[in-house]
Amino acid sequence: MKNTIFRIEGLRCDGCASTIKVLLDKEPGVKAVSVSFASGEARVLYDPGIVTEDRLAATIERPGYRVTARQ
Ligand SMILES: [Cu+2]
Repeated sequence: MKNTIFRIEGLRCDGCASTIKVLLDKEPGVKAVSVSFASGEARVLYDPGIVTEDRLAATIERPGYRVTARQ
């Protein structure tokens, strides 16, 4: 199990954070997600054997947000 924090550009409200959480929760291999509008970050706990960090970043960017950093 791996934990990655994605820094996200383009969040404008709590609704944006919920949109991203719903999309990430749907990805196979994702165990836990929290997205904060206040900090502009998504924390994702996932199985790297099932889903890659690149795929999670692409999921966040699909509605038009941008991942500016990962740690
Ligand atoms: Cu919003």
